[in-house]
Amino acid sequence: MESNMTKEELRALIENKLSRHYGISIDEADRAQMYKSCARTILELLSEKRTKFNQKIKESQAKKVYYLCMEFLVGRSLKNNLYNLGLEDVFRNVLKQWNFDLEDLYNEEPDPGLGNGGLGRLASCFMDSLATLEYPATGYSICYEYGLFKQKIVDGWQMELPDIWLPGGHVWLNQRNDLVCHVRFNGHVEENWTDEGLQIKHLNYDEIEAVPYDLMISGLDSEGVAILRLWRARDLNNFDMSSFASGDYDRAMTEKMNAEVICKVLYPSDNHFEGKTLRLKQQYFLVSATVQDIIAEHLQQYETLDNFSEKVAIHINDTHPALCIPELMRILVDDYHYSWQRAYQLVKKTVSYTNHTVLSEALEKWPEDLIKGQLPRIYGIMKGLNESYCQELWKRYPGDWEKIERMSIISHGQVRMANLCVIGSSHVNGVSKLHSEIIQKHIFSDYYRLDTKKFISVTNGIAHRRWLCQSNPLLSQLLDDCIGPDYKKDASQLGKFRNFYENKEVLSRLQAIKQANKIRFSNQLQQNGIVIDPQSIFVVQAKRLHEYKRQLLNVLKIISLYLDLKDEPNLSLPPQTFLFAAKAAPGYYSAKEVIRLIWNLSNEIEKDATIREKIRVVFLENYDVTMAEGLLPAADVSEQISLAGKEASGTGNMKMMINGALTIGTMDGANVEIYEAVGKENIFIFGMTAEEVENKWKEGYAASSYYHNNEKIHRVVEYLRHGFNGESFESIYRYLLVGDYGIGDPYMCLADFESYLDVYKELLEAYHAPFRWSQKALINIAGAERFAADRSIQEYTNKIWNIPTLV
Ligand code: GPQ
Repeated sequence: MESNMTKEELRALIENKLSRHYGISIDEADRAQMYKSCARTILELLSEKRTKFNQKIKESQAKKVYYLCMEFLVGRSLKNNLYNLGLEDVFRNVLKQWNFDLEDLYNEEPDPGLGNGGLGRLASCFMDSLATLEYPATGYSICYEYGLFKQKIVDGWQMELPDIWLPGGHVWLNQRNDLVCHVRFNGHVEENWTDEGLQIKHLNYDEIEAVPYDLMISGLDSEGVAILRLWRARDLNNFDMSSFASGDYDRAMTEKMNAEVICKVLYPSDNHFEGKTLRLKQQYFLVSATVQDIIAEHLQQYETLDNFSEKVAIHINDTHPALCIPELMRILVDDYHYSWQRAYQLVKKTVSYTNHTVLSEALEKWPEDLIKGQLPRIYGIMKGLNESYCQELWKRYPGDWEKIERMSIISHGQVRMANLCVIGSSHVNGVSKLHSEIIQKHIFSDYYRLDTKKFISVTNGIAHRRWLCQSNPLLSQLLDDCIGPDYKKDASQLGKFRNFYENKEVLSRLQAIKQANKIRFSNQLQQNGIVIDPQSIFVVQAKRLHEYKRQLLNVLKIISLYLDLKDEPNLSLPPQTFLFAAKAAPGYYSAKEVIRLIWNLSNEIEKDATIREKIRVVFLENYDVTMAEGLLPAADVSEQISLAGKEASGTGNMKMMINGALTIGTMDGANVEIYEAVGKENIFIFGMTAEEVENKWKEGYAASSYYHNNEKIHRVVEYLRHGFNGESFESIYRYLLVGDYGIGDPYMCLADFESYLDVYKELLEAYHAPFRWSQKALINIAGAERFAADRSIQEYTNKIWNIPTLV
């Protein structure tokens, strides 16, 4: 909805900011000053909205949602807020009169990389929905000084540069000195029996200040404003004045630096547990500050914690914030003197947990001694929880030590965070139907049998306002024209787009829009010296680089096409551009090797003037939210080719689908539901199912048998083995055929290769029929109705958080 703010009003607001913060008038302002003044203007409007919204929440005594996550990949704020507040047009007009282009101002804003990938982006999409649906919600995370590294490719090798986002990003953050709290580490615990019972004291601890910074997120056409509260560590007390006074400045600073290092940098590994002390500190820092904050807010309103679980839902996004369970126990028992049993009941009713992966290397298991040393009181509480839970299990399964051991929190010197989460939560959910089935059948099967109702499934969703309306305004306009604008707040309306399946005019507009988005993206690339042909098919694989996501399988397919063309240069193939965008964790050698492979393949193909007209490979450096906003609307084909059973859901698949790309993928994660939504005619499915993968393992898998028995595979692997572009890829060859266990690559690229290639050829055939292709695209856009984050959030509020539906 358009806001009714006039140009004059807006002018006055911006002028006021320029004068207040810089003491200048419009004609003196540069772009950075103008961007910040626009941001401050938005903040002023959001603060007013927020105050009203707070008042409303307070009066209604509504239950509040607190969403804890170690990462939020927020993306830029200016455009999102202008769009959601209906202010884009008036801003654009006013700025134009002053000779500023709104798009240029958008580009002034850094893209805060406070997350790694899907997990963190999902959290941000959820904040957008919570605000739009007017739920009282706060997200909590860490204000990392350096976000996810900036990626630079030098001769094929990934280099990491620091992401310095605060200079331009700070403007969105509101420092809340009124809400500072303290977090304690180290020291030891003393237990004394007194007349009042057991007294527990945490002594000789180190204390760090946690300072909150609030980032506001507006909803679309709603009264809701969500808050993302980011904590920074501050160490005011540990400055050693005597060292300073005696001239030893270095020593005076050291301790301070040690404490503040907690929020210096985001750990760059995705779907992988590293077990570093600093990461544990980050996790506890986040949850301790957050739980204290939630409790303080609750007490201010209700003056008691007895109704805590009725008014508060705490959600932990994967196990990373799991320590909030013992932390909440600690505060209830030690500070508010609840009995252990009562505290445990309150915690279990308040907390819920989403699992985002079944990869064993991602499951967090902390060494017991590390937790004991860093967090002695929390350790004691976890031991207590473990003992009482094991006693319960003993009653239920007398004598079954093996099962009890498997289900316990602490065992063999390790603290298993996933078990802690299941035990301490009211509900546990997976993020797609298939993933939820897998966690029930495998990693949490013991718990599932014990308490089936605890486990549910909530398929992920995306903020379609950002990923469709804002990043693809042309398509959004077409939808407005065809089905009216209601889909912006109610994505189920997108389904109505199916009525235009036979409408030639709509289909040709759809085609023209895709073309325009491809040209827009090609032009963006051209500014960085990369030339691609917008007439070619854009085949996109954009996601973190991970073995299980199988970028390597995509490369093998491209090599196969390339070799076909080398053999037969006149082969009739539509021109194709393979676009890869992916960051690898800095220490993930085999992932970096795949980047090197892609980069060199790209260069090798470029050498051949005729082949490069037909196929071209581009590795897009430094993939982030902003790049995704340009790239995904330009995709014709969306590559979702993980080994079935490994990708919990995927959300890039949904973003490309809603922009009219067709998926080529395996029956994995949410692809299964995309298949159900669009039907087999409108998606290209290949490869083994999760069940077939399981059976293949049981039968015995050997990559070498595919290599020896399949001519096409043999040819491609041999090409790799011999190397090209002056480089060797021996390590990848060995990875594919031998691997760590002598059976080849554990993600079975070669097993799925042939069916992948066959289905890709079908896809190319289908592309030859543009009218039919557009119909398929239309069905995908309409079918995306069920992949909106709004729908996910409604499921969370109904099934997990127990908050009445507002609409
Ligand atoms: N995911 Cl555990 C991440 O992005 N990082 C992680 O550390 C973990 C999961 C992803 C997961 O791989 C995708 O399949 C999901 O779509 C996404 O979380 C959101 O649920």
